[in-house]
Amino acid sequence: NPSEANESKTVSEAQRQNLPSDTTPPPGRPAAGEPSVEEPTAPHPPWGASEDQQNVSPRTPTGDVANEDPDPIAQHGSFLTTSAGSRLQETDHTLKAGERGPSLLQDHHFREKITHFDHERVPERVVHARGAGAHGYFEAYGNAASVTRAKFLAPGRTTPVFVRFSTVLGSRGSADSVRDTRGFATKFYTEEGNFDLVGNNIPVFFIQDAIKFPDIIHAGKPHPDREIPQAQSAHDTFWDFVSLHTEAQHHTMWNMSDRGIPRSYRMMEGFGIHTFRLQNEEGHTCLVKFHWKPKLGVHSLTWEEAQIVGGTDPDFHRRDLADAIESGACPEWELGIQVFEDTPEQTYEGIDLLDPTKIVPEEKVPVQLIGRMVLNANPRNYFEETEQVAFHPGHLPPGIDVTDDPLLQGRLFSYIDTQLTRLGGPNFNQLPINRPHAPVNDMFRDGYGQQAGHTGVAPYTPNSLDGNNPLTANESDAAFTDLPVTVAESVKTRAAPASFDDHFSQVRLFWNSLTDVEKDHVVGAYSFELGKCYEPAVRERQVVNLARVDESLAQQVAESLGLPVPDVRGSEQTGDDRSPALSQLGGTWPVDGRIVGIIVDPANPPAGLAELHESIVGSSMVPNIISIHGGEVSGVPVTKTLATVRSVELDALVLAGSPSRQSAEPSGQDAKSGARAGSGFDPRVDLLLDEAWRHGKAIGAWGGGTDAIYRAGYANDDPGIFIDDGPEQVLAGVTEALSRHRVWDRFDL
Ligand code: HDE
Repeated sequence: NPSEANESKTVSEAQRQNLPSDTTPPPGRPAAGEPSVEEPTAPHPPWGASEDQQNVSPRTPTGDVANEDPDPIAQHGSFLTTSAGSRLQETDHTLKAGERGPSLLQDHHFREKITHFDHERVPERVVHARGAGAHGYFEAYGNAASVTRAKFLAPGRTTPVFVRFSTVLGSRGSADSVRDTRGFATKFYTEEGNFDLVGNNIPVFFIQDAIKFPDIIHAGKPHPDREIPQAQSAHDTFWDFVSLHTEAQHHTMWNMSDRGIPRSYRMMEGFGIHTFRLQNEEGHTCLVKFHWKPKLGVHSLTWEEAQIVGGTDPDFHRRDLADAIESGACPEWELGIQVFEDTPEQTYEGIDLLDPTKIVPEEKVPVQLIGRMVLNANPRNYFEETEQVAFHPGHLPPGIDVTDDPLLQGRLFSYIDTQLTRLGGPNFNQLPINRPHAPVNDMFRDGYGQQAGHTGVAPYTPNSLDGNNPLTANESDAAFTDLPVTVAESVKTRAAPASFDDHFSQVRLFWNSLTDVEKDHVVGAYSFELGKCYEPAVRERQVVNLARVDESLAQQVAESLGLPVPDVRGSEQTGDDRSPALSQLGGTWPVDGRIVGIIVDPANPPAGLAELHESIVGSSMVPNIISIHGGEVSGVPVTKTLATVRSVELDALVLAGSPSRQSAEPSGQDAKSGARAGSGFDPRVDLLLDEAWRHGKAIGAWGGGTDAIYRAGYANDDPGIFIDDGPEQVLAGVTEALSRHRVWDRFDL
């Protein structure tokens, strides 16, 4: 019955009666029936919700991190309108000449609805298209005030931020878990204008000069003929380019290491990569490199996990970030700087600070922590915030400036240019997510989407008609100043300094700094990626490059590819320099937000489940109760069923019950794989156990869960296996193992 259906979409009579009749108009809005007293042409900010729509949630203000909205239901209590504000009675049927007749061109609502929809998509970012964002705040420790006059780094300052994490190569709909570099871009809404720290999770870059950016990206993106493969570097054009353009070798090895497949955005370091210049109140300058240090440590997926995750949950990282924030396990990083003297050479112990393919080991120049960032609110609208946010490495507050790094110099051009296409014109900084919190008084006018409400008649300077306003500021008025750096007189040239020629010593430094298990992963990654290349010459050339880094690395990869080990004696790197900070292993870290899966058998509900659930939550972790079917077990809601869970979604596995084999029968997905299984338990439990073991996850069992674990062949003295009488003892063991991220001993077995 169409009239009934319509009724549910319109405002009920009760709601109608609640509408106030005698309303005081909001400022600027004429009272009902009164003419506007404003000049018809005077610009004014859009009116807020009318009195009869007071329940409407306000728009998310930029940088609002408090999630204060009392009512998250979209547009609660408001009337559906056209974009021009006319209330609508019907939105389900086009206006037609009779019920069975043709549609009428005069149907404005239909045409507006469809036209708007037709134009909903904007071009995705040419790189970093796939991303996830969050709001938060940055607290300065104040110690950076000695090196920079940027006010947001002064003691006691708190600044709102928006962060967008991303992969680089994939399209907007690609999987999160692919092997790739991750973007880590932060917008600080400082009182001196926006500061964008547009970094990555890897401290070096593929190229030294911005003019090579289209080359590396064309090589990494899918092949132009068939547009495959999506979101990965395991293909001929990528390895063709990086094996020829050897300055890419350092970044490439980071990508082949576990850094290329992070466990979570929350567990990644971030790097500004380039060297920046700071200036303090006294005018003294220094050079710095920016680092983000995650509170949870650096942690990665295993390659097999990453591949399974790509299929079971392509949104793995996006979901992880949003869930962590929602559950209160708010991700945190500390911001740090490595500080160098600002000498004319701009080098540190022979390392050229303008070369973005080089790091300075932290053991030589420690990272000094200068503040803390917490991400505590999810975006309310993905498109408006995460998609429309526009970063620019040139958005700098007074006290922070760029250097002549030729990669950074090119980026300063690129980021405005790309927004013109992506966001449709030059006014993208007026979008709410990009709006500075500092007052804006520019002389830019017009253009698509102009909404600044400019007044005055003289958008030029000098002028007398607007009293020569707006004024230019002096340094004492906190103006941004281009630092008076001396540029050496030299001949115009398309060339790089000789110091940029060393493409291998730091690749070896990185390799030497990894533990054996991390090295194994690197060998596996090269073997996989080169094994996916069809062109023998490409594989051979890359193996020659590996031999220039380390003979055993080249040997292992060559063997896996069935190639002879190249002999590059005489040209290869030597030396045992190490930087332990480059390894991910060895520390212990907080377990906040880690997911503990608990398998239960609803036929034998475990005693103490509710208490265990509570202790896990109390330890800032997330319990996932896994049963044969949904519902509740021992009064605790089931989170996942054996049909929906894979071990890659869990950080640790606890068996509190051993569901028997017949439970597998109704899953109806595959041939009955359980028919051959020997344990007599649900084969999906065997699979969970097997994968959790292989991926180095802590595994616990108590009560009814011990049967399955013993029958599957595990023993209490196996590394990372915790079998005990009580859930609390099991949880203690599991938590301790989780603080080391993985049970690394298993990888040596
Ligand atoms: Fe970017 N990069 N990039 N890049 N980049 C973009 O800007 C570019 C580079 C980075 O979440 C684009 O708004 C050039 C280094 C991040 O919105 C584009 C060069 C680093 C993001 C662009 C580089 C980055 C981008 C695409 C070589 C780490 C995502 C969309 C000179 C320090 C930001 C956009 C977000 C995005 C150009 C190199 C990080 C086309 C020309 C080095 C995190 O302007």
